[in-house]
Amino acid sequence: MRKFWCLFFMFWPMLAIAVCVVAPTNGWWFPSVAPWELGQQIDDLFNLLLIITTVVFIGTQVALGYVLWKGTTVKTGGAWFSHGSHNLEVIWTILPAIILLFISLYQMDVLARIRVMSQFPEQARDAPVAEVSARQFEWRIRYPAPGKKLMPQPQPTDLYTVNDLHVPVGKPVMIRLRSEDVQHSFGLPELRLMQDAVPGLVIPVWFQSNTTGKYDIVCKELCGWGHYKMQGELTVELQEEYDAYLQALQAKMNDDGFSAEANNAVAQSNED
Ligand SMILES: [Cu+2]
Repeated sequence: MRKFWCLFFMFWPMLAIAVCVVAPTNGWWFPSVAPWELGQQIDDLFNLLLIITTVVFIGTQVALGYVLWKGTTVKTGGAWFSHGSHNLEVIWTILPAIILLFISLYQMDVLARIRVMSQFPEQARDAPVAEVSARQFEWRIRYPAPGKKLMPQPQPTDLYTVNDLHVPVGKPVMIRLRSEDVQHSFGLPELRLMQDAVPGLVIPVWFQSNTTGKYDIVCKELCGWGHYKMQGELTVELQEEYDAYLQALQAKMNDDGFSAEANNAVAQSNED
């Protein structure tokens, strides 16, 4: 019976490792290759952490398995109690500290590029494309009118939309991220990007996509009952399509409900 329990408890970590080995080849891993260099560097950091934790996991599970198996062969006598080992405790305090220090130094460059505004590409920093305001349970988006710059304060000519963010392809773009109520988190899983939206703060966020397409915008902070449906869409398109989108949005916002044809018809009937 002891052997059964030993094998039973060893089965689960082995299953976990087996799933992790087959997952990447079955598409149970990241959504797709990140469409920008920084996203790929974030994946590299993730993989580094995965390697470190896998080594630690396998090491501890092998040690656990060894102790369990050894226990199955003990015929007589009770368990052996230890009051601890000073040397062992020093080792397993210093070793993780060194590993954590290494990780924190190693990731600093990528973190700075993504978080520190002075390291943002100048092109993105100088001309934010939109202000994204999170609120329960949607993403409100404010664009500057075509040919204008996004101002910190809303302007009468600004264009508004909900859950529909458009950006040009192949260019670093910056948004100003805000929250109108509680804490949310602006997440672009395909781009490996995540930034909390904090009430009272305007947080600059930059990213770039080198491929056109539509990507999910998701809220990554539990923000209320409707958190699950707080989804938007990021459309990455050619510069001409992006310009046309803003022109169309402007035309739509300036439409007073009467189309040119309807106005002509009214004028015609007045003449009759
Ligand atoms: Cu939210």
